[in-house]
Amino acid sequence: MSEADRDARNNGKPGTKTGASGKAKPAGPKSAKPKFAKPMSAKPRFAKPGPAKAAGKAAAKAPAKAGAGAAPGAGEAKARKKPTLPPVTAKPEDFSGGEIETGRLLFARPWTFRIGVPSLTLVPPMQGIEIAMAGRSNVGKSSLINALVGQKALARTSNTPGRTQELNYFRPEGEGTDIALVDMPGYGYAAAPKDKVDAWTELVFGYLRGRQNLKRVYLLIDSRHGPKDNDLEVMGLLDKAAVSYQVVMTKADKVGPKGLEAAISATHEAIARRAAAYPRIVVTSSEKNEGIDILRAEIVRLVAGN
Ligand SMILES: Nc1nc2c(ncn2[C@@H]2O[C@H](COP(=O)(O)OP(=O)(O)OP(=O)(O)O)[C@@H](O)[C@H]2O)c(=O)[nH]1
Ligand SMILES: [Mg+2]
Repeated sequence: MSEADRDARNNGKPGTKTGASGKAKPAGPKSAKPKFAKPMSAKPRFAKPGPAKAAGKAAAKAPAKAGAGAAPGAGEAKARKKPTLPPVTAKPEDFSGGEIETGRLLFARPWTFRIGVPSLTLVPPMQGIEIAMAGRSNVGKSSLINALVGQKALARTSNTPGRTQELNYFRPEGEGTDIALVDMPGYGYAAAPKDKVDAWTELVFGYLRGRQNLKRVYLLIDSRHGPKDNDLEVMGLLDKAAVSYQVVMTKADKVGPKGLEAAISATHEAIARRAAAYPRIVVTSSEKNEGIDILRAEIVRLVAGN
């Protein structure tokens, strides 16, 4: 786990001090706190004022399927030994004005499409940092890339699942951080022909577990649905491969405050004790351009901790 990841695990919590640099410093044994407190009640960024209990259907459903993330029993006893802190939802005040501005500038550079990779053998030589967008088909990966770079159609989007069929590389032009955003085919599109699904799965899973300069995976989860079994499977793969991942909730504009809170809560449960999960969840709407500045700032912090 990188230093930046450790900082986030302690972010804003008792027992840490966060300086101007955003780096957390241990506050000494006196402020030690229980390690396995319940995840913080999620404060959805887009929720309208009013009572919102994190006890929706999604919250009740996901933990039972979350494997190491939630199911009680023998597995839990094992999981409890892991030192983890509760996950939180990213808020604008988690970032300095400088980080927000650096994020704006990073993505204000002209980003261009570089290459589409249909199979693992054709992945380009490693160069700089790679950040990948992964998630179920139609969850909004390509739309999120467009929102980040402020271009309507850099990455191709579609109402129909299965739009992105290759690993698509996007890079900024000019001087500055050497970084690529990688848009990926979605998983879980049952209606696609089996040979296609198998090829995408091999490409996506092979890339995710075997790319040394893959600095972080943004794992997108639909705010209406919360994590599904195949999301949990990907989390398991990334945990095993020790690839850092951070959950981004998408399409927050499509769900009401209660539904959003339930999905966030279920996601918190799913990542709570996962080894490679970054503890902070970013809630976004590409449609309304909400949460995008926060995600840019997360990426800036990630790059700075390189
Ligand atoms: N309302 C709303 N719609 C969104 C949002 N993000 C994406 N969509 C829509 O969801 C559909 C799928 O978006 P894509 O970005 O193509 O999804 P994807 O994950 O790249 O899909 P695949 O490439 O097929 O895996 C499109 O019709 C988008 O316009 C959002 O934040 N809000
Ligand atoms: Mg796509």
